[in-house]
Amino acid sequence: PPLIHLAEYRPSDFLIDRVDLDVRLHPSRTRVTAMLALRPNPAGDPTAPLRLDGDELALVALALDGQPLPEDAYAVSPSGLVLSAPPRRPFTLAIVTELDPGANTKLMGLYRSGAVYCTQCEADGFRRITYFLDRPDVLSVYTTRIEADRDEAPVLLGNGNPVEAGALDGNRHYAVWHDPHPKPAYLFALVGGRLGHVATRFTTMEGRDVAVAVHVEPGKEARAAYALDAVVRSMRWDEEAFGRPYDLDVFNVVAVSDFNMGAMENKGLNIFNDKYVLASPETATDADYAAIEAIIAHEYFHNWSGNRVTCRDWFQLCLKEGLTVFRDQEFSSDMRSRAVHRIAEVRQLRARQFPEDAGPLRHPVRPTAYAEINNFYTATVYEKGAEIVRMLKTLLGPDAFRAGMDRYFAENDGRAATVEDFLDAFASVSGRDLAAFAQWYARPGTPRLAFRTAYDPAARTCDLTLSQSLDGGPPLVMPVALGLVGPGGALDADCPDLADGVYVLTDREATLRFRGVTERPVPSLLRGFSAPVRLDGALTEADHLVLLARDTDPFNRWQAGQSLALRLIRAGGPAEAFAEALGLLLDAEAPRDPAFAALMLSLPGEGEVANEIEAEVDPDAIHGARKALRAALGRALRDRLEDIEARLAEPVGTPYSPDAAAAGRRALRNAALDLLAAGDPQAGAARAAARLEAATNMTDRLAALGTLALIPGDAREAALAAFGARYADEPLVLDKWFALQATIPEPGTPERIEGLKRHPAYALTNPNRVRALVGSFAFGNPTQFTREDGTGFALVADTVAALDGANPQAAARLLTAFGSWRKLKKSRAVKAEEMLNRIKAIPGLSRDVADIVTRTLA
Ligand code: B3K
Ligand code: ZN
Repeated sequence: PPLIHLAEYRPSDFLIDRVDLDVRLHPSRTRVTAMLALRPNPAGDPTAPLRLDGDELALVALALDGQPLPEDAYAVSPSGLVLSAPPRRPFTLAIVTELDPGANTKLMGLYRSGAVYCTQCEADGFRRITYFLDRPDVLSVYTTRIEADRDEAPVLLGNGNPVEAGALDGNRHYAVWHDPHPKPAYLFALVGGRLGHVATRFTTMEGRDVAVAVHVEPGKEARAAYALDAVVRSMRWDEEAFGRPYDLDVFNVVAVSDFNMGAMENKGLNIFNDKYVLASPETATDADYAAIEAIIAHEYFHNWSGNRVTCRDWFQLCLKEGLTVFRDQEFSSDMRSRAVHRIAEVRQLRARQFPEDAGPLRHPVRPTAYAEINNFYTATVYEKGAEIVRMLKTLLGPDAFRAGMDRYFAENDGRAATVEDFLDAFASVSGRDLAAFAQWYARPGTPRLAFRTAYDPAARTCDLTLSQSLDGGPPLVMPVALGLVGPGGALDADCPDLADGVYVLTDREATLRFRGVTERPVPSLLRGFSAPVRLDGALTEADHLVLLARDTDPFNRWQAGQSLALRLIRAGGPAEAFAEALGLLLDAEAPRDPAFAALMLSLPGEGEVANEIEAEVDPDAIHGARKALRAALGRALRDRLEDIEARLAEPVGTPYSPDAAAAGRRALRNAALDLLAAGDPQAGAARAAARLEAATNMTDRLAALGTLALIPGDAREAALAAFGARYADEPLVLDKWFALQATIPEPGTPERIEGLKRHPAYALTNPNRVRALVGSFAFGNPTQFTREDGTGFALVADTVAALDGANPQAAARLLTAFGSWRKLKKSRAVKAEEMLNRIKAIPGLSRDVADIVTRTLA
């Protein structure tokens, strides 16, 4: 597929100031009349034709300044509409198009999710509604009139504020919405359908009274209460933390069941995958509640970081996504435990972004070329993009960071901005030169940070040498939070190079001298994971044990445990010392901070272990070694784990609360169950079955089922069957059940999945179902996905092939599971390559899948 390059960016030759839309909803023949107020862009080419984007549209009529256009004045092609000699003055174009929402399986543009009409326009779906300048630097003021059958779509929602509504003949009705804030087309949205809702009001810091509502499938209103509360908390937090008030009279969230990703930040009308809205104790886990809170916040925060200030072009995607992820992470940290949340963020980064950055799909946080932009909504753009913002805050300190954010919003409000605009705001408020720091946006790959220490007990000095590398290129600006720790705790040593415990490494190598070091120190580096790098360890087991027990930085205590576990998984050896240290930690932390203690008990995932291995990755060996370590820990810690299990049992009748403290207790108790079962599967199966029986909420029920799922036998099969029957009418719960079975690390799993594909609730047309069943297998079952007989790869490849025609975006995303194929043991890699080549050879492949397969094989 042809590439689009950042270097070739040119402003649009035309601008569209106003858009008046009239949308007459119909299941198969929806008619859209667009009235566009156009004018030549002073910054564009004054001789250029007018090229409007279009995709799978039927053009019904076209008029310029009210006059129908003669046929030789324009040309229609599959990619759009071209006027060869447009006026060189302001003019209007009236365009009538017809589309078939019911046949729109790509879930881009206007489509139907069940009986609900909805839209998804980012990145380039608006061109599937009408012909348009579908690029983020064309900002227009929209007025949308929606008309529909009253029974089919009693609720009609648009961007901005409602201005008018009324009845029409023939059981039809209409609503008019006006959005005063100029926006790019990707933020357009409308919804029409039978929906119930929950609502509240919020008064902004400016005194604006906002009607807030969450719309869901009728009958599920009670499950929207948590999401509604999360909206209000997000609104308040963005005022307190960033001084950003909401700017319309209404804020609507709509949940739909067929959606390609998590949610979408359309102006005043966020549309969500229902998985990230609907929650009840009986159907959602603590993790679901946390994800709902985070995604509601994320989309809401986009109102400023993304909507008020948008992106000049899609290369700048991290400008809104990395920044907004950072903002939602800060929000969640404030709502929950900061340390625990930081650990969760880093786990996610390592599980998803590190492998991406080390494989064929690697790209800079700001890419310089793409074939299909929808393939760049990646962990690198989002998660690594957020890490860059976090580093900026660490470098500048909280006050200058906040001042820079204020400057950025003030200078770019109503504009389509770039990464340079963002950095300029911070440079100007702080007086700092951020040119070298900007390299983080440009260079792909995970940098390495290495260190060595030289301790002189007589002089009481310790020299700490840090060195960095990334593909042999120039050094990056790397904030390294650090300190020294001794067997008695943090050492109070003096180092003039540190500011607030942070050293900013700008050279390839630097040596810091600490004075007044009274005992042999262990360096605690990259506290709080202050930069997204790999730390090459020169620490001994004893050093890690010191950090695990004594570091003042909770992230690095957790990290020390992870490092010890990684060592044992990779090299084997006795686990006694590690188990003993974990035991002491549990004694201290389990009563104090159960969520943290639970994280200490969870070992690095199989993917994280694979990250550490350069080549010839053998997922079976990793799985076996990890399982053995878990078994050893389960046995060694048995008494303590049993004690935790007993102590943390909730008194019968305790009502469920999704708050962080209660969730932390459940997490620890369930982690204890899981580790106990690893140590003694027979007793574990009985224990898990009993816990399953006694569970009063989905968190505990699913955790017990998950433990049981790893222990083959009749008890497991019976429990799975009972769970499937109990939730037969709850698709979001069945997704958990699909995912759990798809990740069983046993040879029978591909066959089990084939069986589940025939389950009445499974549908290739629903992205949640496919992700749950096939996506969980591809991304979460390394031993079976990469099997030497190739059946795992084939299962996923067949799904990609079956899905591509209908939903290319979903197909392409699934295909990224092959990203690390080259690192696999040869016998597995050849099978992956064979499958990739088979996909590549399919005629008529979508651009989305063609792009991923080509890059993966390159
Ligand atoms: N901005 C959307 C993602 C759109 C994906 C388009 N393929 C959701 C978000 O990041 O908030
Ligand atoms: Zn986003």
